[in-house]
Amino acid sequence: MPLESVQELIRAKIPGPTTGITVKQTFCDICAPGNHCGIDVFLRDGRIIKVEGTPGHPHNNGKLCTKGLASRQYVYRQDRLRVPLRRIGPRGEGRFEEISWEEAYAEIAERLNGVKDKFGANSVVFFTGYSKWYRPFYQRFAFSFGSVNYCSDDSVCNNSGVMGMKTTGGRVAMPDLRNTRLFLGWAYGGYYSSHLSPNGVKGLKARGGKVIIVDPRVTPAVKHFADLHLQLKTGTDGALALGMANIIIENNWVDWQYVNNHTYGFDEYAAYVRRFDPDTASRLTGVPKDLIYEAARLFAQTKPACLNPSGSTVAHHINGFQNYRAIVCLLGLTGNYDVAGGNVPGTAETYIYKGAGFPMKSVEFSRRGRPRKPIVGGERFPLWDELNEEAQDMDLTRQLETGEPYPLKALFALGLNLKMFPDTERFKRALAQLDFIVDVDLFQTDSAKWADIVLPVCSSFERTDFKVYGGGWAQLVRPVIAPLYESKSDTEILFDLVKALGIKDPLLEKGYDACLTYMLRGSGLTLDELKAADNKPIRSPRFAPYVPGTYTKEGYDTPSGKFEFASQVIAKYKESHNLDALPTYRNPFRDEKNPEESRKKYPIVLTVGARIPFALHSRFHDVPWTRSFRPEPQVDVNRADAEEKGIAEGDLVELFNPTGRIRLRAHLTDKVAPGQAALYHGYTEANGCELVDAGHLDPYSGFPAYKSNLCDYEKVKGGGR
Ligand SMILES: Nc1nc2c(c(=O)[nH]1)N[C@H]1C(S)=C(S)[C@@H](COP(=O)(O)OP(=O)(O)OC[C@H]3O[C@@H](n4cnc5c(=O)[nH]c(N)nc54)[C@H](O)[C@@H]3O)O[C@H]1N2
Ligand SMILES: Nc1nc2c(c(=O)[nH]1)N[C@H]1C(S)=C(S)[C@@H](COP(=O)(O)OP(=O)(O)OC[C@H]3O[C@@H](n4cnc5c(=O)[nH]c(N)nc54)[C@H](O)[C@@H]3O)O[C@H]1N2
Ligand SMILES: [Mo]
Repeated sequence: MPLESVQELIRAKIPGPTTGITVKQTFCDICAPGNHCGIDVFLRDGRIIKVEGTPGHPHNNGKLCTKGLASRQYVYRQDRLRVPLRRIGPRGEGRFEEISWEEAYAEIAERLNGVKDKFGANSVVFFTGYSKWYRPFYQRFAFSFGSVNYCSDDSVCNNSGVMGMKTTGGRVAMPDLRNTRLFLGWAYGGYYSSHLSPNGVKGLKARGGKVIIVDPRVTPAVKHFADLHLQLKTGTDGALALGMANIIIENNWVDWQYVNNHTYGFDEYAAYVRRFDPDTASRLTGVPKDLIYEAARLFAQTKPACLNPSGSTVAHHINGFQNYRAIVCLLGLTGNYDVAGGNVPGTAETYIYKGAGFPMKSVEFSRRGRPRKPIVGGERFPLWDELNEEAQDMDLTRQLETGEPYPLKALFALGLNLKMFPDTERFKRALAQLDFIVDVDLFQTDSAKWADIVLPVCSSFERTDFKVYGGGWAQLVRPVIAPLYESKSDTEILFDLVKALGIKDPLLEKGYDACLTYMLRGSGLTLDELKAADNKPIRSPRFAPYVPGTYTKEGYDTPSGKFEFASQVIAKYKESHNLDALPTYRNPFRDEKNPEESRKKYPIVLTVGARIPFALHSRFHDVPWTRSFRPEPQVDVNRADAEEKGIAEGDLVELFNPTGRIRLRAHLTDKVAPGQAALYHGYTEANGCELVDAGHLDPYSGFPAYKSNLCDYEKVKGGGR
């Protein structure tokens, strides 16, 4: 073949012996474990030249989102950490010296074991940011070291929702979109936050099904799907759910067969719900009465119906946990829990949060030898403590500041992003008092500048990793490229540290294969079979799909064995912490010292962190392709509000409240209601968490109020385009 056509084939990225381009399979690990799409990686000379979704992959069947498609640029981000570093300047300044892995390990071992000897192992906090893939190994590592203080982004992510489900029906129950006739998308952000999920809703619409969307903003789901859009005021979800329950009970649309046989606390609940008559519900939520009525009627009278309350957005308010529970109670009221087409409790967790329909021993593996409490956050958030196997890290700021109930001395972090923490500046000040901080990351982030030792970690393309998918699938992948620079995988680092720290643990001492072999027990799969599959997914012979109704027959995992409108688990904390067994509603801003004055001064309700399709927390702002969609941080403001303030599209504005102030460009839109504003989080130049109060936490879950901040904004002088 003439040289020219070979060059053309190379430019077109055509695989084959002529071009030297090969294709290997792996998966994307950028977003939540519910996704992790199969990726075909095109390689030439040991470098990734292109990625595509894997056709026929059981999860994504060839589709990738914007972030997955940008993963080549993600892997080759310019600021990848190359070698281990030791801090030589003040915290935060960013001056480091390069050191060897041996030096780094020796120093970490000496410092962490030193804290353990002097103050006890619980004084070392083991934190992980968003990444999930190493969690069973890491949790066990922390516990085997002797610290109960393993914690993660679960302190702000899906876990409040999980707690809401567990205290009500005993298990998490997901919407069964395939078999439903109505979908109630409560804070449903599918188009942006979970790119494959709108397909299920599309399918429902094609079958003639109904969709109700509850969202303060006009979103793509509203435009494409919604028969009804309930545009409620931010953080008033509980009042809306209780208002719908009121209408359902008043009109006798209750599923009495289910309520009489399978629920607990109905009378108390019904009595409480009476307070949320249509006028009250409408006043509290801002949703017209007739719309609430219509939504209640449709939801109760269309069988089966399912719902999807976002475990993050609904929960990101000081009243978020109970709002979530109030929504879940609608399932019990209408008999849509554990029925086909309703919300179905899936099979138990197989591996890292995901139920794939076959058993594994990963939960037992990771929680082995959990040391004695008290966890960080345990005294303040006893419900969290009872329902979770990890510390509530939103209480770190307080415990660092006060040293109560015991001092914290060291932080070891896999993926530390300080901008995840409300009132980041206050958190940084608290953190500065620690004796020793380790951060393990792919990138030289602004947060890494706070660490004493920084270790370079590799991406999913450069490591061995294991994943499970719904329908009984499992996939083991080997590296498709060699680790860049001197980076290693998180698990390799943990196994090295087991040795350096002298941790006694029969499995961790043996390494990755031994641990995975243990966890695979009962799965019907062996490590050898997975390896032989050459990075492709294989199916477990032990796959058994869940049959709806089984759990109801067995009795629920709640104290009463029933669906609890009044939660007996929560009831225990009435006296000590004033927690209510019923899904009671309170105003999201009730904690203000001077509500009237404060509302006048800070009239805007700000959501920090509603998802955008081309960013994932702090990680994609520095990837050129994804950044190009929105080159500068922006706050979405209501057009009329902005015009009244003399602000035009693209003007530089300052957002401020008593917690902090940030500057960014204004984007004027009608999708955000008057009196509201929304911005994405994780930008170094404009960190929205600087406007989120660190003390303003949900007493049930400990979750921060990312989505209900009072603030105001004004144009920066000379800040026009
Ligand atoms: N592209 C992208 N995808 C992501 C992520 C990301 O950063 N980027 N993050 C991942 C993670 S960690 C999570 S937890 C999920 C979150 O996933 P989602 O919960 O879907 O994400 P959000 O966009 O925050 O929220 C969904 C909708 O809730 C609305 N909303 C805001 N406040 C309220 C309220 O008070 N009540 C109601 N009813 N609705 C409200 C928002 O307007 C938004 O349209 O996304 C995951 N997927
Ligand atoms: N204001 C506001 N803040 C929020 C939210 C919000 O809605 N609003 N959402 C919250 C939610 S739901 C979540 S889940 C959190 C997530 O928040 P974060 O944990 O902050 O998420 P990321 O920025 O994705 O990742 C944290 C760090 O992990 C690094 N990292 C990525 N992969 C790996 C890996 O494999 N190994 C290691 N060692 N490091 C890795 C990244 O480079 C990054 O520096 O943010 C929360 N913060
Ligand atoms: Mo999350």
